[in-house]
Amino acid sequence: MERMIAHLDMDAFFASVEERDNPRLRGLPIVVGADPMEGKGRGVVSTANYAARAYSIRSALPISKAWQFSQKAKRKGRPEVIFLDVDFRKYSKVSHEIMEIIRKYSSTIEQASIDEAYIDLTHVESFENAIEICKKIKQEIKEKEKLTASIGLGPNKLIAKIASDMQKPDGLTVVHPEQVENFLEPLPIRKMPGIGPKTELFFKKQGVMTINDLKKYSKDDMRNMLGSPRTNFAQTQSVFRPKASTKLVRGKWGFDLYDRIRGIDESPVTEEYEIKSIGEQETFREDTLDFKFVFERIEGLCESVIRRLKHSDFKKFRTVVITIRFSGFETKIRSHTMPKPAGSLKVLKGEIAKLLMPFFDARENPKRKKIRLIGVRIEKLS
Ligand code: TTP
Ligand code: MG
Repeated sequence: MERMIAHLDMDAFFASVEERDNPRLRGLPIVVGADPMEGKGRGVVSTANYAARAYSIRSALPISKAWQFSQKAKRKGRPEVIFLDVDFRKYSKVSHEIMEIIRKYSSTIEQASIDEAYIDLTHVESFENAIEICKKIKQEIKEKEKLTASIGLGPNKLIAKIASDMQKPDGLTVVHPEQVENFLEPLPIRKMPGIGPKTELFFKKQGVMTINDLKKYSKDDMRNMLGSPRTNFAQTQSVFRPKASTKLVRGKWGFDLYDRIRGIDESPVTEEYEIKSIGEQETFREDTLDFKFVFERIEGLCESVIRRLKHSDFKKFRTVVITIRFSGFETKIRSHTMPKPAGSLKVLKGEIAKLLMPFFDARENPKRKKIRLIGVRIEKLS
């Protein structure tokens, strides 16, 4: 039977929650993220509401840049950006409530990040019914949470994911199975999950702009050009959605862009334990290669990760992941999966230390670049 899958993604999530809770902020440009410190701040933007996006401010932009854009707007007589700290606990609570609302409409849902979920609606039997359910979910979130969500509905997760982004905010985009190829063809290749800035550039150099342009390559061409996603894409993943994006690009048989640009995606909606992860990161006040300092900070991150693990539904982890961002923003992600699950701080520190060492010598850092940000994450929780 033809499947029907919805993908829901909250609009400007962290910022919308803040806007909702502080009526004085309504309509103003808002950035949630690191402290801008009058332009000297060193962290990044977590998210910007749509008013702040009109100033070209986006997730992951250095907070100092966001500050500059705000000052520029101010000089033109436009409102200054309101900068707010990240209140992760608050957003997690809202996220949880949203997932509970979704759960009422389907027993098969997969939370893919703090503000998005796939919803299997195959059981409602027709697209008309599925559209009605999507409207109801949006309505209930609006009434109960005073927030808007955008939903994409299609025959698989890939199409649903792309569709949910098409009419933000407060959108509902439906792609019937027979419309799939027409829907995909005109899109810029970057809209395809898994195609990041590097792959986009690689193809653009060959004159490939749209998904339709990609169809000229054979399956073998694709494999030869792109290799495996592990080597090509690991570095471009957002630290905020560790597995969700990889799962989409890495099917059972490895990367298969050939099928995906034709709208083919068989991956099931499943709440797999390995999607869950616990991570912490820190941007330093100054870039550094001081081993003792970095090591101390990373131990602190390990401690908070273990604390959060203890307060979670999980007891053990099998994979440890380290994120290192250098001056100039080059970011490397390295991971190790242990043969057996572990749960102690000691094991985490030990494994992380092994991954960290190479960043202090030629193995991972031949040019001796200074480190700007470090992150620690555990995955494959049980
Ligand atoms: P997104 O859904 O990517 O972004 P968004 O909800 O803010 O905006 P959109 O309307 O385009 O969906 O991410 C959800 C939340 O995750 C976001 O509100 C903040 C957080 N986040 C970060 O902290 N850092 C990041 O780099 C990204 C992409 C998101
Ligand atoms: Mg969102």
